[in-house]
Amino acid sequence: MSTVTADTHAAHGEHAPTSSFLKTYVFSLDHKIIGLQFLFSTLIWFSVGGLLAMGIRWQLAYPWRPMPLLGNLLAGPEGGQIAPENYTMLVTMHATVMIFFVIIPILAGAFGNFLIPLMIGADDMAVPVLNMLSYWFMWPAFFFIGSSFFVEGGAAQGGWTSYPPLSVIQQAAPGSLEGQTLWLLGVTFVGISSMMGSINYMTTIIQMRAPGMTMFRLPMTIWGMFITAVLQAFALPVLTAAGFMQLSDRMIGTGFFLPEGAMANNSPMETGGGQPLLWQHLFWFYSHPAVYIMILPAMGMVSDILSTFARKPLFGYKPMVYSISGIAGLGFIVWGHHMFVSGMNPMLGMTFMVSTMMIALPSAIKTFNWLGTLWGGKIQFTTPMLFAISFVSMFIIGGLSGIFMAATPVDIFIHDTYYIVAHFHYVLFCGTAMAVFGGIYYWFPKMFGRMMNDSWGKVHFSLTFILMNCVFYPMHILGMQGFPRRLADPYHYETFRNLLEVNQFISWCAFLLMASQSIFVVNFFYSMFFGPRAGRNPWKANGLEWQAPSPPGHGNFDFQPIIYRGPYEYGSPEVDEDYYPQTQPPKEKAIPNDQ
Ligand code: HEM
Ligand SMILES: [Cu+2]
Repeated sequence: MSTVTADTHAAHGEHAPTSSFLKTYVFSLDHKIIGLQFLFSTLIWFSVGGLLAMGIRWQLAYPWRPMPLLGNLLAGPEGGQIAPENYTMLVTMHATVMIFFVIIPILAGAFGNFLIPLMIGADDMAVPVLNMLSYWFMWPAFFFIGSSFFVEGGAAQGGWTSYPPLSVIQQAAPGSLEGQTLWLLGVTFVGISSMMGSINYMTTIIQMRAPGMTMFRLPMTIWGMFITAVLQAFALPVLTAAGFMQLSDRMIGTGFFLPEGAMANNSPMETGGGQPLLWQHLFWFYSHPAVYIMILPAMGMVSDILSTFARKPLFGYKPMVYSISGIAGLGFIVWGHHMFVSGMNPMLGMTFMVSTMMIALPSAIKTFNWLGTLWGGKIQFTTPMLFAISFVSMFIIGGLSGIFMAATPVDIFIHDTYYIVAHFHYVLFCGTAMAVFGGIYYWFPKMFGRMMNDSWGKVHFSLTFILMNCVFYPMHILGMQGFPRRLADPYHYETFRNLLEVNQFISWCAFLLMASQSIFVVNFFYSMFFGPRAGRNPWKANGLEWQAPSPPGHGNFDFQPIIYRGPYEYGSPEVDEDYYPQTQPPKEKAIPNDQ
């Protein structure tokens, strides 16, 4: 059973409230402040990643034309014209920033930190110092990746997947000088930060639950965070080790990933004898599980939001828990689906194909359970609810295209086309990013004690929802016609010239999509200071976090939380209200049912 929080409070005496600004907001040990630090840092990187995407879209719409406004910033000294090597830099860094500096740290770092202790009834994380370090280890990463834009040759150009030999050979591309080395260092530091976080999350969730908070009374958000932490702990060391191997190939002349007799720019390489494919295996052994690191917490958050605003219990709670675990388990044996065209034995390809398709089963269970949760509910279409419903519908589109791609014969045809780009933007942007927005609108009152404006939230939602579909849906069509990804000027080939107009449409929608996010930014900062006061439980939700003050003070709860039931008891016949908080004692028996 869990440890009583009162005991642990004493152990956390070292971070008693302090008036010093530095201690409170900078070197804070409080999980809530660390969560907000992650939130603000990742939102800043979100805008950097967005600007890089604008550069990509400009080039695809108006190839080689100087880009107005942003051109000089993104294209360097070429007078606003995006050079070919600059284009590869844009795609590489857009993906790197979005994946390693936005999606992963916003889910685990921002929401994980802020919510885990609050939702399980603890006063903080198990090891607050480790928690603080996990944020501060992001700063070397910010520094390395940020500075890589300014070194000779510019930032990395080997793709976010960093495939050798391109990424290992210094002469291969301008950005494979220091840019690529800084990329490797940056990603390694993100990895170290995530590993520290994940150990802390697992320990906290296992050890520090309030009395009565059994594992099967945890909200799905916590299950999502827990399984994600397990994935991180087991998959990240592989990427970190591979990153060190690539660094040593680049810096001290080893040849882990360089084949014998490789040539670069007409000169033979000094080292060799290694295997470029080895990197692909190591990279995807991490990065396939990583796509679940990028969605399981979002699935958890969406489950909680859906249940709250459908005013109904989450449909099939235990199957949801098992399917998250199933997705995570299967996620370790499917990495080869990224390598169907690498020349692998078709027998092996077959196993990867079948195991990948099996992921559709737990994914479908989750989808049906979300629909089951909505079915017959008294749905309240608040802004967070709209984002959550959108997550479910967009995840269906992204999941379905995943199944097509999982079929080897189909994937050989569409690999490295815009079909892939469409797929992962549907799961990552239309899916996870929408869940993140939903999560921000939902937990904002707890974070800052004030409400965000709901009407402007709906305007933000509608524009984002429509525009993102205009941006990403046509990419399926481009992909089916073979339109290649990561190529600065596909129109160089006659066959793709007729696709220019589709691309211009996509680009204009993308520019508008980016611009419409300013509504969110203004709403966010305005509400932080001037929004109406929220009170403890503005959504009339059951979760434990809503019983704490908004924002919660040091140590989170001003009472000792005792948990009597799961978080989804909406519309219970036992009470008159349509919600039944986890801490409200049942009428007849006042002793917690401790199983
Ligand atoms: C039903 C579940 C899913 C299936 C069957 C599936 C299948 C696939 C396959 C086969 C590929 C490789 C295609 C290729 O490169 O030729 C792929 C790529 C990708 N998937 Fe999924 N996927 C699923 C869900 C997800 C989710 C939930 C995410 C992220 C949240 C995701 C993110 C990605 C990314 C980022 C890539 C592209 C990697 C790259 O080459 O840059 N997928 N997916
Ligand atoms: Cu994958």
